[in-house]
Amino acid sequence: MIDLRSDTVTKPTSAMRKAMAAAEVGDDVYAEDPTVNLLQEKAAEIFGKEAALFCPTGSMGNQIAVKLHTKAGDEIIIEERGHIFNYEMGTPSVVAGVLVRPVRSADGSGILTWDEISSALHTNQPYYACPTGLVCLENSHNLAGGTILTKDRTDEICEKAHNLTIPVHLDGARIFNASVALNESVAELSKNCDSVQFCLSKGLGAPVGSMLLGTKDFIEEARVWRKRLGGGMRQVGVLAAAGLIAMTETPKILHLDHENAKRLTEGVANLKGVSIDAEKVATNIVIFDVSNAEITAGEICAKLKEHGILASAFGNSIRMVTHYDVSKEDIETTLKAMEKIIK
Ligand code: TLP
Repeated sequence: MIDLRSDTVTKPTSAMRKAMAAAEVGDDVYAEDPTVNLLQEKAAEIFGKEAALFCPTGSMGNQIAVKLHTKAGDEIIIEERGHIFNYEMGTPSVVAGVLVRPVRSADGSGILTWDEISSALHTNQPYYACPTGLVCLENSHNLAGGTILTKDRTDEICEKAHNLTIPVHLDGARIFNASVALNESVAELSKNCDSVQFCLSKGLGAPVGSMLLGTKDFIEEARVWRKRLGGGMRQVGVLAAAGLIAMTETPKILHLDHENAKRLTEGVANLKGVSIDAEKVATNIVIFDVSNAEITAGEICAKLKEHGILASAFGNSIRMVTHYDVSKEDIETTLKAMEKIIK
């Protein structure tokens, strides 16, 4: 099977499996797992943040951040296709008791401008509107097609939000993809954000795990919340060992996934009934609209499956995500199948 449904499907490499087998472990609830401690120290160093926490999932990292930055009754601002709003099972309201104020990015890029954010802020209506407690950014933006948020835009949003004493959390599930595409370090891309979450288990290829980063005090509090949410993981150095390789080695080859995504984009863009803004594809996520094709997105995915190819249908769109278990040849095979299906 050529699995383009997501970069979450990557299998650990043999180097990761060896490191997992050899990992030194301890009880991480007592903060005594040396491999987890090393992963956390290295992540903090790479991002230039004071501290980091190994979390089981990106969703948990985001949930903890939303909880710690806000108080019940606040509102958080997020782009309307953001993961925290659409795919985290309502946890901002369940865990943090906050409302989500989704904001549309007018240019369709998923990347908000400060003007768009500021028009949704509530800072001075104490008896009517919920006060804005947090701005959430996403880089790269998954559902907008892996679009990227530049350092300048992030810095501008952070500066203006901070002037109003509003913190900024960055869902950087795929920040290493953004970093490669922009040729900018993950530290620079997240420098002024109060917290960052990034996933080891997406394109970086670890089987499990995400990191939450912030100040020392924030991470100490996050450790309490991770335990409260059931994320105290004991001898989890076996997973942190894979995470260390994912974080330090895989970024060197992410550009190959981006090249494959570009080729895939060029190929599907030429098919009748497919529309995609090829210029917007900058990382490893390719989302195209098939409303003008003679068959539906769901039917196309079902036919692709008969050719041994997996992709995801969302309404009239199809998402294909490249990763290290998808080769250049797999992309050509996919394009040939697409040509047959969409005649
Ligand atoms: N994204 C998954 C699905 O949940 C949609 C995927 O296949 O792309 N932030 C962003 C931007 C994400 O894309 C994801 C996962 C998460 C957070 C959550 O990570 P996990 O799955 O580890 O909870």
